[in-house]
Amino acid sequence: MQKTIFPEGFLWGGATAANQCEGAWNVDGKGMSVADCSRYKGDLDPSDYKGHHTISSKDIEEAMESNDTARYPKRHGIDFYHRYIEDLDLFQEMGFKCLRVSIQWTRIYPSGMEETPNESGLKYYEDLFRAMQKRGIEPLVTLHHYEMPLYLSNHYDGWYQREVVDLFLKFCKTVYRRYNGLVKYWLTFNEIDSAFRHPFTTAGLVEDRYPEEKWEEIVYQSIHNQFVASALATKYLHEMIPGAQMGCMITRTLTYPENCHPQNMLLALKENRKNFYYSDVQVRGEYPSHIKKEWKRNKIHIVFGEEDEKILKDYPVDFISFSYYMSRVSTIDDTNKEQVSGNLTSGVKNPYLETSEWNWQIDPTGLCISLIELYDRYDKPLFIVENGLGSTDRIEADGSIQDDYRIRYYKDHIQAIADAIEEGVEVMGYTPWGCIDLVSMSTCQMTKRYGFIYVDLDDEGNGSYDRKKKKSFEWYKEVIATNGSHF
Ligand code: BGP
Repeated sequence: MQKTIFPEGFLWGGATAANQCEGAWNVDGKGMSVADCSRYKGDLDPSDYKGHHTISSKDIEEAMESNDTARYPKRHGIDFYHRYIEDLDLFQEMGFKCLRVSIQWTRIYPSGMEETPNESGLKYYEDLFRAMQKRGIEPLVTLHHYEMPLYLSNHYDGWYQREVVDLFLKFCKTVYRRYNGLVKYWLTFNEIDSAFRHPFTTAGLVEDRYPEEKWEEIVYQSIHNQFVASALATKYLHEMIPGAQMGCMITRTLTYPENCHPQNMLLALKENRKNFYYSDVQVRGEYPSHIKKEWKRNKIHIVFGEEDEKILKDYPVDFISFSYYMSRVSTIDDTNKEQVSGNLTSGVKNPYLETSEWNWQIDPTGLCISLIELYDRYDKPLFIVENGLGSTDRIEADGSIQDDYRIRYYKDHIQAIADAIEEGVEVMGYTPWGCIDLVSMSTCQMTKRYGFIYVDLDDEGNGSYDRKKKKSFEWYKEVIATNGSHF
């Protein structure tokens, strides 16, 4: 057997988010979350997928009055809530060392305001973590993955109001206390940078509730409050669970200059630096000067609590996690140039790359570059906690799913990780996104599938919810079994 270059104990596994897989949106005391208002968008113009335009105050009112789960597919998810034992068995069969899951705040504190936590919610996650432990699967737990209590969005303007920091910390302390000994690896905010892309999902912000000219300031302030919450969540984790580790989580969207024109180089540098600002604050413990300059230029006034600077400085994260799906290209002059516009980002088309069905530019080398850049910048361990290919899988006449395109995608990306490790980068693990098919975050569709395991469910919510192994299942099993020496 070929020698592996992946370190011993490398955390191979998969990633999920509770709001996209659990379902059971209103059972066992769970409160309504912002995710329960995310509507299936197949009946809308695709351009409406983008950004914050998708949720208005009226949308929220409608969602609050509706019991419809087909219209709001995150409410049924893939019913992981009731089927997690079967799913964990499949993950164990694949050899998973690690599974990324998230805890829904609304299962523990349904509105965010309760004095005492909801025991059924606490019990559910305890059972889940114990079942993982029994199977030798290490949990990697995201504390905040696109599902803050809707009550807080409606009554505190989401993360804009500072009070939410303490409410969140109450939730964190409750789960630390309960899961001490069961969970070692934690993440604070999923893709904290996405507050500008989808402010409602990330920060509970509804655009039409604020004056337009204040919008940027409101988003920056909400992110600041999340930074402070993240630092304090790290502090309490270290105090309450010695030996536990906290990571930040950013979307890494590598930007290339269109060519070596110095102005293009400068533009790409600035765009990349903007992407790094979120990890800069959480790793270095302070805002980069360019962000403060930007605030000054744009007359953005951010309210800092007296202790905030010290809090950010004193409690940086232990490791850096990120999602990586694609790279993009920017240019100072896009006249007559072909654009690629996906639902995550846009830019000029890169002639060297293929795109996914959803126009995401597939770029394994960009993953290697990102790993090297992040490691050079921070000198901290890295964890790739999302990566994958969204595609419409087809069931063959014999019932199989021949997802060779997914295998190819993963082969190239795993090679890129191996190349980065050879360059001296410290990588803790790799958890491909949506290791079992789940509801897409952006489109709320089932059609956009990522899994090694197929779930029988369509966009309208019809199906048996049965699970089925795809061809990539056996392939990934072999990768893990050989610690990445065969792929
Ligand atoms: C990330 C999110 C995930 C996930 C993934 C894929 O931004 O953290 O929650 O859904 O993207 O996105 P989509 O489901 O839109 O394809």
